[in-house]
Amino acid sequence: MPLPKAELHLHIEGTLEPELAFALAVRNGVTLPYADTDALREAYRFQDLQSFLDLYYGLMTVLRTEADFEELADAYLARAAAQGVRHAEIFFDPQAHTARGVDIGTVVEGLGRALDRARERHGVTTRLILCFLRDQSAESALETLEAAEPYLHRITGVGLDSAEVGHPPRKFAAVYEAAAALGLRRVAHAGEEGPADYVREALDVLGVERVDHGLRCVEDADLVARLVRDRVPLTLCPLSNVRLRAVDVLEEHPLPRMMDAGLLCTVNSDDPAYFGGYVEDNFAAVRQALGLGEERLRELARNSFEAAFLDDDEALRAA
Ligand code: ES4
Ligand code: ZN
Repeated sequence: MPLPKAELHLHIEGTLEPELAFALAVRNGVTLPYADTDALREAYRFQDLQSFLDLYYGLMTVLRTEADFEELADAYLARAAAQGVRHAEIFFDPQAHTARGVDIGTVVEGLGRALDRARERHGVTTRLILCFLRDQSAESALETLEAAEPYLHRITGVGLDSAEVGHPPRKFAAVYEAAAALGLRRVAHAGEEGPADYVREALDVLGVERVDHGLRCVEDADLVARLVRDRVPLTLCPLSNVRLRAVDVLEEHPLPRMMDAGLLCTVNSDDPAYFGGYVEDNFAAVRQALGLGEERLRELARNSFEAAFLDDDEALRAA
């Protein structure tokens, strides 16, 4: 039995499996530049974050209707539940859809239908986190937040994702301030490919309470000391780091050293359809490659509930 856990770093568009992508392509009359699912899987050899993102934004053009987003989230939640996930905080990228003429309401309502059912169907509680694409303009992020206002009852927080280097957190200071004023929680990807300074800036300028990846904090001892002291959670994604070459091989992932240093680490799947596995696959991989013992694995699972946007009593029930 997999350990009960919360998944805190999961892009719903990154759960689009090749089989569903082809089924939706047929349903929506979209032509994909791959002959079949095998040819598509063959293309999953990424050099870095950007080469992944290029394929990822291309494939998600098959997502068009509320039913598509509902089916996508249904499939993820069933898989996650089977891997011990009791609570999932799910990222979505509205700008990747609105840029193609798909309304943000279509996305949120479709995902919402699946999320509403997940509790009884799978025993999984959920939150939605709206991510801004950091390689788009700050104005576009503000417009996205405005477009989301009718749906804020369904949205717990905001995040920041896509191509990191050259798009520092401070670019989004205004939209994060506006999000905070609306009562939204704040997280951001930082220190995946970008430097440790981006992690510090996400804390200081954006006011994030959790850092997505945060891997490169290990290059800055003062930053590590601060993250430990303030118990700032990091949502690490080990298989993603290998596939996108943030680390050379899993055996060299800094996770054990980060835990030894006292960092509040969690293990998550990021884009599981693309990176070789869902969250328990990530747990199994780090157990194998890094020799993490049962106590360390239990610590990771416990950390995931501490780091989740749950009330204390909800966290206890979920664990
Ligand atoms: C992402 Cl792995 C990763 N990094 C940044 N942005 C993303 N969006 C989807 N997956
Ligand atoms: Zn991510």
